[in-house]
Amino acid sequence: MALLPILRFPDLRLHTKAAPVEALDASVAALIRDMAETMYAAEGVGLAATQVDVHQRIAVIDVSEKRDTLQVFINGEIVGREGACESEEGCLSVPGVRETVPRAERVTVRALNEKGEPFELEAEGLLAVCLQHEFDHLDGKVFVEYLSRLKQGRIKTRLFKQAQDDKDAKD
Ligand code: GNR
Ligand code: NI
Repeated sequence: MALLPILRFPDLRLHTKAAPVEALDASVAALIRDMAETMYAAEGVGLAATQVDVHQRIAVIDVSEKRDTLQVFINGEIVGREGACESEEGCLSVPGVRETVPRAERVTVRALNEKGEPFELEAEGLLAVCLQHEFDHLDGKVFVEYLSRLKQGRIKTRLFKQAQDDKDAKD
């Protein structure tokens, strides 16, 4: 088991589009375990492989109160969207930022589970929002891209400075 480093916006690698998983081998199983461990350690409700610099279509989510219900989505896609809502979101790749973005209220998702079995899921509430947020990551999209250019610029500047300060503190 290992904690994986999480890429931070505006790291350009966050804009990589993930490729489908071809074979569910031992390395994919190990990656899923490490992603889950990383998500729980960071107290996130979801994590996409893109965020740990692995560009395969894998996301892990746990929206349960007790943090004991891991959901794994391999090669997941949204096949239906209904309604619209305003969703206040944060992201482990954009620390310290919470902003409201537009989302569908309900989604239908098709994916494979960790055993490679296909399933379909209808979601609403936090799970629906989280699925849209994670699948955006896998398409190379970070939630701040829904904001105005002005807001994105301010966030970029702030996180860029933060990264410089973190680097200076290490030297
Ligand atoms: O931990 C997270 N919380 C969250 C809150 C509202 C909407 C989406 C999310 S996902 C985020 C973890 C993360 O960055 N996943 O990519
Ligand atoms: Ni995120």
